[in-house]
Amino acid sequence: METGKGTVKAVALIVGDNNVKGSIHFLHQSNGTTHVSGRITGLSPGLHGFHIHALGDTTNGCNSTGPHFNPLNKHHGAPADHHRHAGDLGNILAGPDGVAEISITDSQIPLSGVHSILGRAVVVHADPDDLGRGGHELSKTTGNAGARVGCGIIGLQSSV
Ligand SMILES: *[C@@H]1O[C@H](CO)[C@@H](O)[C@H](O)[C@H]1NC(C)=O
Ligand SMILES: *[C@@H]1O[C@H](CO)[C@@H](O)[C@H](O)[C@H]1NC(C)=O
Ligand SMILES: [Cu+2]
Ligand SMILES: [Zn+2]
Repeated sequence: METGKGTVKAVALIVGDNNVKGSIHFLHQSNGTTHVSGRITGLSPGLHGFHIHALGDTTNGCNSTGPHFNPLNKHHGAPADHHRHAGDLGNILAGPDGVAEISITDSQIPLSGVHSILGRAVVVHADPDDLGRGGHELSKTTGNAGARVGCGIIGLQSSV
């Protein structure tokens, strides 16, 4: 793994309406993927949609973070789908204690370049993301994942 100079790292502090909070770390890996790790507490047990949204704007809470980050103008999908929004990271799972431990490796959320996610937001939803397969009118845009219960702006972090 790369160390020090040249390694791009970012962090987002998750804040939500009720007790939802946490921190999410982003690390650029030498093969070009981004590793996403962290934990979010205060969730209801079960699956929660987890995405990168286009805007790092929380002036109206998580509602002002815009739609899913979608630089290639695709439909909503699952992380492993060819046709997906870049921001589609699928679901995270909260245990009975309301804690979700996150470890995701993804190839469509770089920390530099034209499709960089820096300055955008990471959002956790009230409901499961149906990954575009639910047949609901919102399945192909949001995965019908419901309200935005927590979010944070992705900011550059010291690389040392
Ligand atoms: C990239 O490297 C990371 C860390 O070594 C690894 O977990 C991941 O599977 C690799 N992904 C690809 C597509 O090679
Ligand atoms: C965000 O939107 C939801 C649903 O549309 C609404 O219930 C909630 O009050 C809004 N939150 C803020 C901070 O405006
Ligand atoms: Cu979302
Ligand atoms: Zn999406």
